[in-house]
Amino acid sequence: MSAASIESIDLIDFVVNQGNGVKGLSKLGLETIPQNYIQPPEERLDKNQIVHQESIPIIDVSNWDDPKVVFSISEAAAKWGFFQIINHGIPLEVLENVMEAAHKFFELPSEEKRKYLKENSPTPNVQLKTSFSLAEKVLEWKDFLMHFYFPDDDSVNLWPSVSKDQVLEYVKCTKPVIKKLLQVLLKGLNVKEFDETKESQLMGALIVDLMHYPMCPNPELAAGVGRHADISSITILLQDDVGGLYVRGTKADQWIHVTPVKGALVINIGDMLQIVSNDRYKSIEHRVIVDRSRDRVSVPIFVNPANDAVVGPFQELLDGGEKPVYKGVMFSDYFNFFFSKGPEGKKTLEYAKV
Ligand SMILES: O=C(O)CCC(=O)C(=O)O
Ligand SMILES: [Fe+2]
Repeated sequence: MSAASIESIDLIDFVVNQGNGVKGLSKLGLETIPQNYIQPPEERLDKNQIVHQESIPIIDVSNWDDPKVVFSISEAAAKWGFFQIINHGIPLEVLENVMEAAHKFFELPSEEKRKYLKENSPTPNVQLKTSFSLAEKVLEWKDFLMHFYFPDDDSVNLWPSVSKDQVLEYVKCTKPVIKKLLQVLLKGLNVKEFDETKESQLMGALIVDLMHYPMCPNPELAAGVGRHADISSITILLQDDVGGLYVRGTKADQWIHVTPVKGALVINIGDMLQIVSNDRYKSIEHRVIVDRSRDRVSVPIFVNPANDAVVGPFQELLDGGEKPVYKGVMFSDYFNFFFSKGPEGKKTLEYAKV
């Protein structure tokens, strides 16, 4: 199909309904991306906005109980909202296998992938998606397979067989790391107890995505993921060596590249942790720029509150005399509000403000 004729086909039908995804577009060998994927100039990342002198911290967590680790993590969460961890104990093989599984899933024929579109999927707990939301004016250059993970849920047996075992193994190995991270982050707030209510508020549900960003003939015009902040409590992100994840820096309109580090996990603070910490920890905007010559994969785990958990600033902080910046919000309401619109940077948090 030529570049001219892509504009004449029904793009949404080709990309979404037929299950070709952006991957299918990428494989057409277009010289120019379709108009729907061209970001307005203000949403393109200008090279001059990238700061090379700064980087997010890389923290060695081989000893979680070391006070220096607690200090570095809580400082990074307050200042950057992002950090990378190394020596977390998850075998490299498990990380490499899940990234390879992401490639394998998206290399499946479109007839196979189409089985996991929301309306076809054998379970609502696994869904093939593309742009953030089709309500957006400009579409994102990515496809992803979203898994809602609940412990002891039989529907995992219905996940795609090319990637199921690898995703499950990755989640199993990551869970203890998630718990440690949250314990350390709470310690940094002087909140000592990580009881059942807090566990449900902070890690009641997990979403694991296999993200696939196909190579793109005009990376400077497109976005893999537009500017947004995550609504999770924390997000654990595994990325390959292609690069392209940028985080908003401490000065306005500066962006910092999250340099891929083999075996590391990128951790970011989401809105829920900003809320419970009453603004101590920051949920920072980030975005993904795609690559001209390589497909990129990443595997985020969004560590979310249980759907019915009500999340507000920790009582321990308010007892200490702080004025609440946020009211209590039911996570499912926050989630639905977020997905009812485009990413729109940091606007979602306003929804929970007192
Ligand atoms: O793929 C990445 O590096 C980041 C993806 C992301 O920010 C998201 O899905 O929320
Ligand atoms: Fe994100």
